[in-house]
Amino acid sequence: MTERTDTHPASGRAWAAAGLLAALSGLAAGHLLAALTAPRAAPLSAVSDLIISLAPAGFTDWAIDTFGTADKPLLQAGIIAALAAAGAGAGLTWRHRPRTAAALIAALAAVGALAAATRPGLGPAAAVPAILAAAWTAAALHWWAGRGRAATVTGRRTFLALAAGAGLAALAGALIARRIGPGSVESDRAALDLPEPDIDAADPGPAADLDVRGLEPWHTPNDDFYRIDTAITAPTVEADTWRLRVHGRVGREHTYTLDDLLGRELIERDLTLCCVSNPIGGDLVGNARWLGVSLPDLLAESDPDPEADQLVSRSADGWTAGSPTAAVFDGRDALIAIGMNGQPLPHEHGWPARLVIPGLYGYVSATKWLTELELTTFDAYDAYWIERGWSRPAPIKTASRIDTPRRGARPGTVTVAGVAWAQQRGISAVHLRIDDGEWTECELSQVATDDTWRQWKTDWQAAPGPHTLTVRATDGDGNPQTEAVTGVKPDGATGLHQVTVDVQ
Ligand SMILES: Nc1nc2c(c(=O)[nH]1)N[C@H]1C(S)=C(S)[C@@H](COP(=O)(O)O)O[C@H]1N2
Ligand SMILES: [Mo]
Repeated sequence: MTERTDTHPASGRAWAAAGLLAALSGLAAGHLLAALTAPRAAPLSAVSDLIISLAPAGFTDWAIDTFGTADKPLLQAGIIAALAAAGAGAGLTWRHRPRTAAALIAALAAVGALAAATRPGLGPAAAVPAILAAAWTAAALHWWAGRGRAATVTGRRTFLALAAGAGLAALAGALIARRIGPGSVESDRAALDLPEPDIDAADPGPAADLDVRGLEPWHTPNDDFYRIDTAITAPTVEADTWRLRVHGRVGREHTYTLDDLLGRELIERDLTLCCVSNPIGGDLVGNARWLGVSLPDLLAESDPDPEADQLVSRSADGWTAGSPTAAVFDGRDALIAIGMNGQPLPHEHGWPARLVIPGLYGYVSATKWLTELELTTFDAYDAYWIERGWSRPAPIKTASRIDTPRRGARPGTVTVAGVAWAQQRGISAVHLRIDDGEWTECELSQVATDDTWRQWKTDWQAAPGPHTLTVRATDGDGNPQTEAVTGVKPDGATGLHQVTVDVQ
């Protein structure tokens, strides 16, 4: 046999490019398979989830402080960049030491496979997308190595174009499958016909919405509702196989299906949800009309031990929240919600069922993709964010926000408006101060309960120049919001929201 030689041997750069394309197209193939089977098993999703679950609390606090809700996309971008670099490295290594390169690819596959197989709610089969990604990468590099030595420059370009094309096709397939494939809950959602409530929400009347331009509406539309959770990919829960298990310190365990919930008395309530990480003036808060079943009534069927002071709720992806049973059973409208603003729960907001307990921050009360309710004690168990240094008792603090104006205004009459909330206590007054002036009382929207936010507005005669506007709410017990500034950790920020408006 004669050895074929190439007058233009592939350069190091070409080997690196081949490795990078092989790795990224392999990753896309793994994601396509995951999208068709178990979206959370996609290598990027599984590895991100693993990193999030293992990250030390100090690092997580820093990431949330620094990047806010961009933290998760940045984490994924970082992993893609690292994999691209590893792919280029594998390409360069393959040139002289193919076995070492293959071992590197296998090691990365092992990380992705283990991450996926160990995610709560997933099993050994979740390892397959990462293994496929690695096999694809190695096969592509093997092919490149065989032809790369012999092929012409045109042949090499053909390889690179093929790898890029296959990768893009797999990526497009993965994106489409995520929207309409078996990993999507949209067909289940569309098939669910939400029943009418047996008990309607108290109607505050048309004056619930002051209808000021720039002011957030009384009901936050689902698409605009803030989203906070630890899940990189929202867990996929099927309507047919979903179960809610009540266990722990109970007289008898119970398991409920979605049809069981739909067949119960359905209650509709307007409730404002708020994240403990919401900074002063922030938008991690929203008001929705929830449809659901009574949480205390459902729990009562399992005969809970009165000594159990903590209700631990668990999600399909293994996240946990611990709520005081005192709050669950004190008569407030604690719900297992299945509807949000007239729709089945959106995927990102907990499809098919979530908890909503008025008056408590989301991390101790609002479990999405709910699968388990366990009666226990605070002594016996610390839930997800408690382990990471956040406070166990977490009643929502009185807060207010200026929505408009935020920056500039014209001289003359300017309507200043915003929202204020103190769930369970209600809002009795909101005051606005311009610069160092007097506090003036604002007009309030009508509310029917203490569990929603309340809009406020006032007219301001704005003179040219920069002005500082400060808002302060008073709760239903007559306690004004504190001016003392504290950060969000461990139990919610305090301080007054201020905006500086340039009038000209
Ligand atoms: N399964 C699960 N549920 C969760 C969380 C989570 O990380 N995982 N985060 C909680 C937090 S911190 C908040 S503030 C609310 C936010 O609910 P939303 O995304 O519907 O606005 O969900 C809660 N429920
Ligand atoms: Mo939160």
